[in-house]
Order: sequence, then C-alpha cells, then structure tokens
Amino acid sequence: MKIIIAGGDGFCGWPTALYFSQKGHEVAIVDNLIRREWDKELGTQSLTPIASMEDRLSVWQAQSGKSIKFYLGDLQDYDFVEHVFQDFEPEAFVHYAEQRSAPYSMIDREHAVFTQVNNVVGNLNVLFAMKKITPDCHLIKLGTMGEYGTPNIDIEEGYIRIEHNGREDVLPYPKQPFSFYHLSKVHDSHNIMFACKAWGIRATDLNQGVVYGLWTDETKLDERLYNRIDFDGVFGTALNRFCIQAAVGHDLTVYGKGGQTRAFLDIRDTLQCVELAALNPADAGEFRVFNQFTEQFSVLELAQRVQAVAKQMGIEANIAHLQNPRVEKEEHYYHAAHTKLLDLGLKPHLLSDELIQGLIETASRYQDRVSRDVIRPSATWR
Ligand code: UPG
Repeated sequence: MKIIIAGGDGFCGWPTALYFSQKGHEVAIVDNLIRREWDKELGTQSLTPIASMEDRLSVWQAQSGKSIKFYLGDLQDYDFVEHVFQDFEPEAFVHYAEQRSAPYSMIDREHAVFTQVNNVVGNLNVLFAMKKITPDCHLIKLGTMGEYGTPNIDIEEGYIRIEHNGREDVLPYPKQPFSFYHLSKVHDSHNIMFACKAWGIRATDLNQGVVYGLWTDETKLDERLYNRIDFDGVFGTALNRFCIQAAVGHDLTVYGKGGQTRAFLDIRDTLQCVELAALNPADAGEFRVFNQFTEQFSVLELAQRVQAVAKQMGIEANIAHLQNPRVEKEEHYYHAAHTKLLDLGLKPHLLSDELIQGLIETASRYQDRVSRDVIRPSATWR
C-alpha cells in the first residue's frame, strides 16, 4: 500500500512510519518539523536524544534496506499539499500532523488561535487535495477521546441512537471537549463528516486515548531511530510523565484529586490500530469513528501504580496533589465503548509493571537531559 504518514516526525508518527515501512508498504512522511521548534520555544527537549530527520531516514535505510520518502512542508500551504498528493498518489493518508497539546493551546490567545488555525486549515487542505487528486484515498485521521469530555452516560463510538418526541435517529455523539486543542479535533471531525457526505470521501476518525510507552520493535534498533518522549508540563502526558518523575526524584504531579478518568493505550497498540484501519478501509462516503484505546484509568490510580513499581526498584516516589491547572471534573462517571478495533483483530498490550519499570529505567539512563524547571504545569485554563 502507498501510505502517507503526515506528522511522521512526532511521537506517534515516527514509529508508525517505520512500522508500515517494515511491513513492506511504500511510505512517505510529510512534516514541517515544527515539533522540534516547540521544544525550543518551551525550553525543553525529548528525554531521549532524537536524530535529525535526514539521519533517521538514512539509518533506517541502512538497517532495513527500505527507503521512506520525505516531504518537508506545512499542511497549511495548499500548493504543497497538492504537490504531495500529485507526486505520491497515496492510497491511505494517516493524519497526525497537528498541534496535539491541550496545555499549549491554553497558554494564551495566540496559542489557541495558532492551534485551531493550524489544525483546522491543514485538515481542510488535505480534504480538498484528496477530493481533487485521489478521491479514492482513505483518510485515517487522529482524533481524540477528549472530543467527548466526561458525560454522565456511557460514551459510544462516534454515534448514539437517540429517541426524541417519539422519533428516533442515530446522531453524532455529543461533544464536550476539554480545551481549545480538543475543540480543534471536534471541528476537524465535523469537517471530515461533511466532506464524506458531500464528496464521497472515505474516512476513519480514530478517537485515541492518552498514549503511553516509548519503545517499538523498530525504534529500539539503533539510537538514531529512537522516538521522542516528553516530560515537560506542556507536552508530557500523564503516565509517561509519572515514570520520568519517579526516575529523577520529582514528586508525581497529580492534578487535584486525581479522580480524572481517561482512556489509555500503549504506543505499540497505536501502530496496530492504525494498521487495522488502513487494511480495512472505510467505504466511499463513510465517516467511520473508532474509539482507539485499550483500558481506562484514573490519574491517581496511575500515579499509585508507578509509585508501587518504583518502590520495588528501591525508589521512593512521593505523590503530590497539585492545584489543578485545568478546568475539568476530578470525580466523575466514565465508561467508553471500544469494541470496533477489537472486532477488527486488535490484540491489546495491557499496562504492565514491566512497561512502567522499563520507562523508569530509560528515564534514569537519560536523567541528565531532564530539566526540572519545566516539569510543573505552566499553562492554566482560568
Ligand atoms: N494530568 C495530571 N498530571 C499530569 C498530567 C496530566 O494529573 O502531570 C491529568 C490531566 O489533568 C488530565 C489527564 O491527566 O485530567 C490527562 O492529561 P494528559 O495526559 O496531559 O492528556 P490530554 O491532555 O488528554 O492529551 C493527551 C494528548 C492529546 C490526546 C489526548 C487523548 O496530548 O494529543 O488527544 O491525550 O486523550
């Protein structure tokens, strides 16, 4: 399959590109490398050292004998997007190329506007180029479980059957996102749903949970293939952050009570899910929604789990309940459906103590790269 990984320099995109390449697909990465600039802006860096895109690709070629094409550019530039579609003629387009941090989108007006313009315009350009050049191409779009928020009823996969005044319909599930970032993904979902209906585009929206873990078979082959992993208060996410915090002797930063419950998955399952979506494409005109996660946990539960594993390793990790920088429920009902990817054959890697131990060990190895100044949350919602 000819497949584009947009955002192929990022935490999910880079391992996905290698995974598809390893499986023998013809892969191209599209990326403007802006994720590296955000590190500089925030005064942070990946825990693991990451090679330049040039080095990444030449090492991969040497290791695997396979080449990955690279298009350097911004999806907001429509001429660039058209060029990519014309030149590569993809059968599937995996779209990770968005600003993905909720706290980043909440820093100030500029960051909120940037996030929404970058994400919404880039996605629209992909839809228009797809319609014009490769109308049969399957759009695999990374959405987020954060589109749904935390309603007091079960969360369904994209749609819900509703009875109202004696009539019944299947309608898009209500969206109550957590941040301007999560809202950008809701806007994307609406735009894609409309494009499917109006133009017959085929699309799968993968409403992904919080991703944890780091290593995949391909990224651990050589230090220059290593994936990035974030510890800072803006891009770092719950479980990975707790493991790194334990390794460097920082309090585990639970926001508020920690009863916030979210959907989670191992990065290896991100790759499996995207592959399952690609191998089983949506029908022409279909806007398909999968909830992409394997387990749900509260934030406090995860911190306690990390604390217990750290203890076995001889590390005393303290759990701190910081004042919550976000506006979110800290105690709530949460139960989200996630059967569609399992039905397609997903074999989940459930959270294990070994994985937590491995992350703590990796973080200990690179602890000199961790600046403690950027660990506490800096952006607030209020
Ligand atoms: N949280 C803490 N302490 C931390 C970090 C987070 O208590 O140090 C809480 C936070 O308040 C929230 C929950 O953990 O309730 C999840 O936050 P986080 O791990 O930062 O994930 P999200 O903000 O939901 O965003 C991540 C990705 C995003 C993706 C989403 C999927 O950054 O791109 O869409 O997960 O749910």
